[in-house]
Amino acid sequence: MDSQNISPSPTASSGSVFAHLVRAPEDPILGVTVAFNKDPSPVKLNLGVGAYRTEEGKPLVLNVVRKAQHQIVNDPSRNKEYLPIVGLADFNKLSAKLIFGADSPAIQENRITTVQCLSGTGSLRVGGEFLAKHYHQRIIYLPKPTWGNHTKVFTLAGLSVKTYRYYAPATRGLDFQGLLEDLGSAPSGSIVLLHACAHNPTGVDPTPEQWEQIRQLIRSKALLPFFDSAYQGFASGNLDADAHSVRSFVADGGELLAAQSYAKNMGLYGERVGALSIVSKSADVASLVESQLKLVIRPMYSNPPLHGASIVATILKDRDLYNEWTIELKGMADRIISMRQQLFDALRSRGTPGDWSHIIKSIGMFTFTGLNPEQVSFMTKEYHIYLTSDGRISMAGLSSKTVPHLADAIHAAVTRAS
Ligand code: PLA
Repeated sequence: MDSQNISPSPTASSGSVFAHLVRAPEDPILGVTVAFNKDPSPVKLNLGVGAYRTEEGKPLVLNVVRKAQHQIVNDPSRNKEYLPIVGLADFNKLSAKLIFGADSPAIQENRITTVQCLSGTGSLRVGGEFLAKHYHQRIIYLPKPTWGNHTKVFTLAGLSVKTYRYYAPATRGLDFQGLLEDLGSAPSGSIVLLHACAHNPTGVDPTPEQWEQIRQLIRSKALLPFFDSAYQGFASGNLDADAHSVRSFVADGGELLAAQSYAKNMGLYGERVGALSIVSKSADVASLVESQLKLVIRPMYSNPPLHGASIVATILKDRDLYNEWTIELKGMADRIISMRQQLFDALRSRGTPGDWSHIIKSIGMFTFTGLNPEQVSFMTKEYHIYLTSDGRISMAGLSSKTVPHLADAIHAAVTRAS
């Protein structure tokens, strides 16, 4: 064809075919890092995203991760072939053992299907799409509040999102009565998203006795639990203790889903390593589930990445590396716990108005401070401290050196900006 005869399409002359786009807002959590990166101040502090920092304020690559990487890179028998759709077999088996316990009867009875996914988020998304396609009830109940991305992940997966009461601002604790009432009136079969431990953003977890009541209610109403386990080991420093809630639901023989992330507990944030497990009633059903999960995954991203899963599998299957990991993990959890005490003490010594005991009582990576959006923006503007507008701070981003600066900012925000 003669190129001179090609007339420009009408849109080409009036600008881009995308010119009508409205600018989307930044993500409420990851957008905090975007703003932080633009701030030239030397005293700036990012307490937005939940990412572990050392006392020096630096990201941490665990020593066991370095060792495992070294082994992998130096092993000439390793290649870069595609993984199967469901991911690395060893990784899947070891991940199930980690969350459900090595002696889990459900594992021995082959009732669990585990597929490697793209970290916690990808596991939730694959689980959500699987449920939207194959489960009879499309309603999923999320705690109020919850990790902001949950609503988007499950809505886009095709589920209909509702909430159940979880947090009581007045007591800064669990609204247990509200939770029982809301789940009690949920339509039978509804899916219930539960944070396995270290609830994000509140840092408030049910007690073992409360978990037991929640379990009985969920089972009596034939609700389907979907555990999000993004912080195993990070809450208490103990991997088994942090899996207690999930294991109690497996022990009753009922069905459930669980999404695991290795972002925090192995510090593999950017490697995107996670797993989705579905516990069924029989090995036959588990194998049907796997066959259908493959149909969800294949058109989404075909198969998952190899490197991060190899690191995890290397650590989980070697007794020495595993033990070393648990020590490093405990070190991270303990440092976070000590930051809680230091921040609490710093506010007390400044005489900051308010009861700040929730800082030491809350569990996991975050403290839900109770600061309002105006106070948060004051702290960002005047003190270059970045946090999400709901007043959540990542304790893992603090260090002994930065606690006084944060305490000054909170004190000023509470006394001047309210
Ligand atoms: N589930 C919960 C409860 C989370 O808090 C997070 C991460 C994820 C799942 C997903 O993690 P992954 O996909 O990286 O494995 N929440 C972070 C980061 C730490 C984020 O928002 O992406 C947070 O700051 O809340």
